[in-house]
Amino acid sequence: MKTVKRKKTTQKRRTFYVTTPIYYVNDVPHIGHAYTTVAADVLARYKRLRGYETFFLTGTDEHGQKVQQAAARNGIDPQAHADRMVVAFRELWSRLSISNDDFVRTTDPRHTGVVQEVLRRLQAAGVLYTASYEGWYCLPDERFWTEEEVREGRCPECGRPVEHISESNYFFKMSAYRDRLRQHIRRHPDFIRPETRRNEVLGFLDRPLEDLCISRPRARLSWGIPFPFDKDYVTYVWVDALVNYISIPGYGRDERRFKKWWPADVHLVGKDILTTHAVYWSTLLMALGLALPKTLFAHGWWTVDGEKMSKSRGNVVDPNTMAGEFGTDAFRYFLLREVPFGQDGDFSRKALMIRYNSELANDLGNLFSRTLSMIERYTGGRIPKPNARTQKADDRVLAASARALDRTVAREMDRFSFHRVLREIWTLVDKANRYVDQNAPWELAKDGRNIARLETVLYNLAETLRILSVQLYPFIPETAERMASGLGWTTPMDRVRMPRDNGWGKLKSGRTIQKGRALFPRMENEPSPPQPVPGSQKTPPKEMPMESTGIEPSTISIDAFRKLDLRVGRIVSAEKVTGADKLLKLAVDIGSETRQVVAGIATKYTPDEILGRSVILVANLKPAVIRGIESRGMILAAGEKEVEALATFIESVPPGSRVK
Ligand code: ME8
Repeated sequence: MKTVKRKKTTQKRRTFYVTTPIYYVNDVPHIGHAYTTVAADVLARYKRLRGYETFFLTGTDEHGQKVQQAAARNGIDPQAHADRMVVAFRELWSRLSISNDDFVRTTDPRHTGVVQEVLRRLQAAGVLYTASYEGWYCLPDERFWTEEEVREGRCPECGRPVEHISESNYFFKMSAYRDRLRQHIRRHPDFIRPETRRNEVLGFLDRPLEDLCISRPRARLSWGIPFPFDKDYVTYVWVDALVNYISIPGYGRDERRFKKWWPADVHLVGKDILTTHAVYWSTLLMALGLALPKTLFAHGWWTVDGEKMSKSRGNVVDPNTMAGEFGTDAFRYFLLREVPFGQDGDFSRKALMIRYNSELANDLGNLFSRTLSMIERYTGGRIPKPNARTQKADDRVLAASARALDRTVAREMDRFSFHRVLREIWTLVDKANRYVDQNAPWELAKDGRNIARLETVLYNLAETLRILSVQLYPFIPETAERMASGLGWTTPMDRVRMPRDNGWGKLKSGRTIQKGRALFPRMENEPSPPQPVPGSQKTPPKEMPMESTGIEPSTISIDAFRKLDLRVGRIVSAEKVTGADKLLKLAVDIGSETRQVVAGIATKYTPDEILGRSVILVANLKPAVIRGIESRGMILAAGEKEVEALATFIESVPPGSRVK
């Protein structure tokens, strides 16, 4: 029999291994935990899109003093406590569409066994010794501090009182690795990111490095992994926890699997635990003869309404509440759009509301709904065929922007610059919205000779939206899925691959679209308290006293004109008023609030045509009730009897800007 020799493929499989910290189960998760986990999810989803086989690991840190104390407060044993608390984490991750491939609990035997094996190997390597320790200890943080580090009897990290203890323990010769670690950091600029954090660690390593106490006497703390060669001790919780990054991919259990995933591509952590990762973990890995992770990224810290988040302040943000109120995707979007990854940031409901309404509901949501409405109306609900003969320069701009976006996203993702990625994606959203206005499909639809052009325009919009759905998928997966399937794209998003599926023109003509409900239904702004402008009137202006100006009634003084509060308003929803041919009911965003306005413009404009337009609103007009609907303000338009043209702007201006 003839044997066919197969050429061995030498191409390495592309893998990506990303982790989050494993969170303590002493309390329920909050926005900080959600942040790191959502960021890791974005990376994992993005890498899968790019064809990487991805392993995304998160989990819970269940041993140690903090957990033991929390369990004692609840009057249950620590394992029962952990079993109860882990549910909150698992449920939150499912609610936030977290696509982790595994979930580690440090009480799981597949982990505890490896921790003991690690200790045995360290012992065998001769890097452990016992010594008695006398000094300062922060009980809640489980950290030893030197005399110089302690600040007035308090822990330099958490500020709580430290205790003086004296006990015998196992130590790891961490000090021996200082120079090697410094060299590694210097030689690998991507090892610690961002740059400022890298410098911090290098600064820390300028000082002498102490050895690390890696045991706790059982007599003092029983809730930990027993030392395999000394029953009087349990493992220091940080050593236990850090080992999760290797235990779960198979270290000491499944070498083939371990080799496939290790070293990790990224450990995402908050800046609070950078030292434990950059120094403790790196030196432990060196002692085990293992490679160091490729990147350790330490992100910044969230405060809430400008204050540190804490239980005692009662300002802890529950991610469940935010996802419930705004939707999972909007919450995910906000976390990564609001603050450059790596920097500290401030969370406020108001800021979330503003981004939700302006970027998600107005920009993206409207683009999607108006495009699909027009396809429904003008091309029978099917994706039209683009026509080469009707191509114009602005079509090419859209296609070129989509291609350029792909390159920018790839570059910025590699830099963990999530907010920039989103900003760039929105540049395309804005371009597409402008493209609608410039090409005015509703005008093209009026003349049969323009049908081919109309089809080209609508195809281009649909294709832009589909490409946007791919780029947005890592951030807002559920919405992206809805966008793509609404456009008749049949590949499920988790099977979409870049660049195969995001080239221009892949969307097939003839597919039936499905409009569905709004991607991001507009949310009502809470009424903001009136902001008195210094020197301005506190009461609303009364009727203008024309006679008292002393000049001809056909002219008004500049003061009289100034009493008009003219504002840039963006039309964020528009619908016909039943039984009134001329009237449209509009929602007009004027920055601080959204006004309901009834306007007599229906003979000239359909709701689709004016959606998203910026108009001039007379904001301090006395409210009126028209056909039973309250109207608060008037939009300016030209025309004698009937409206001929709406007054709008050449440049884009933010809603609420003053017109004068
Ligand atoms: O430290 N802003 O667990 P932990 C941003 N078990 N991120 C925040 C945050 C905030 N205000 N608060 C928390 C532990 N985080 C250890 C980790 S890993 C081997 C062991 C996030 O429950 C951030 O990622 O205290 C931070 O590093 C982590 O939660 C700390 O979680």
